Amino acid sequence: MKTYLVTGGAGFIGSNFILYMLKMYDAIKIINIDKLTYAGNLENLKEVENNANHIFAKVDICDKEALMKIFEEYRIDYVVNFAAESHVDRSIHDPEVFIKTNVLGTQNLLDAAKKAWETRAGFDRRKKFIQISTDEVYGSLGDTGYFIENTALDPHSPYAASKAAADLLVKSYYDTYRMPVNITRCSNNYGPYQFPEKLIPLIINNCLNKKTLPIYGDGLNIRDWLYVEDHCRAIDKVINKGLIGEVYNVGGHNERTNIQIVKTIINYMSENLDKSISEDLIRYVEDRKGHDRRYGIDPTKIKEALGWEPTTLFEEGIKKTIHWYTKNKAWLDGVVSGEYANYFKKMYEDS
Ligand code: NAD
Ligand code: TDX
Repeated sequence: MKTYLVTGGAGFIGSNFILYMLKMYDAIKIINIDKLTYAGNLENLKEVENNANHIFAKVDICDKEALMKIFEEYRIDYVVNFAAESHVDRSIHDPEVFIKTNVLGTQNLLDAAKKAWETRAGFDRRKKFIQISTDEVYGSLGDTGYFIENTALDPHSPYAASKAAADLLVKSYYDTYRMPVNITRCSNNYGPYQFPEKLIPLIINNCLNKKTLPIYGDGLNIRDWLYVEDHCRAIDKVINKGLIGEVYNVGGHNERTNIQIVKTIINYMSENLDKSISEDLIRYVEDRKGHDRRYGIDPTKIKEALGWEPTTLFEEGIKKTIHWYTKNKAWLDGVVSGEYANYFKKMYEDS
């Protein structure tokens, strides 16, 4: 029975990963540690709250002692590090916590795993530390070409820089100590339980509440979208089959401009839910500082080496996602109250 230490498991991708893994495997144990920031929400894990194979502890990955206790209490086989500050706009306003959690937190976690796993003979290569990273570490593309695993790192936002720094630390623990690691770099995810500060859930939530839809700059920046469950399957493959020390890009060639995304959501919601949702809600607003123009992942390596392919077409995934948010209005209303209400007001309503 393998034991997974999942960090940030109450966030968007982490909670989807835990739900996916517990659905797929009976004989695993998941220790989920999360600081429960504004983005962490145990409601995401309601389905598994009585599952004895899921154990939650409120822990900050920056807290060395608390991490050591976790490694003393449980015999961890895999660390899957999702815990992060993840929103680019917040990193532009206030970078410090991004460095604390994403860089120092990752280094603490690496040290705790190293102390627990290293013996005189080195590391047991059945253990593994998986760093969940992002395509944003590669910077921005022009009109053509894709990111491959050895594209030079060229992060632009403080968020992306903190994720690139974390990737380099993970790599250094492999290069220096031969600690067994993998790094995954995925494109933009969407799906259930994503915090509505990110483009897709923000637009759905604002359509539901007939609020304006802010589009940064000319709306022609391109992101490469992947349904979150496809990302979870990719991580599972990397844990089980990924070669130690390797980086795997994850993406499904679903590039769309932001304005295409917004219009797709408006059209679907208008036809299926409420005719009064229309393009009149769109507002072009000031561009994001240092806004990356285009992301595009080349997933050839994970496809050929590990046999992973996405299974959800964007057109299907976006419909499922819109339905999920409309059916889970209480979840949405819950997460947009409190701290987020102040953030939203500052970002979009004060100017
Ligand atoms: P999220 O913001 O929804 O969740 C992050 C989680 O980490 C939250 O539950 C939060 O409480 C927790 N957390 C934050 N600081 C912590 C700390 N110091 N200690 C413990 N827990 C802490 O983010 P997400 O979108 O689910 O992203 C998860 C990971 O995947 C991140 O590392 C992110 O960089 C990466 N990623 C995200 C995307 C995307 O499109 N969302 C794409 C590629 C990679
Ligand atoms: O209100 C908005 N209007 C708008 O035009 C918001 C919130 C975003 N945008 C644009 C900015 C981006 O070009 O939409 C695009 C997507 O923005 P986000 O949802 O903030 O995602 P992005 O900045 O691309 O980063 C995401 O993908 C990579 C995640 O937040 C990261 O955690 C992940 O690493």
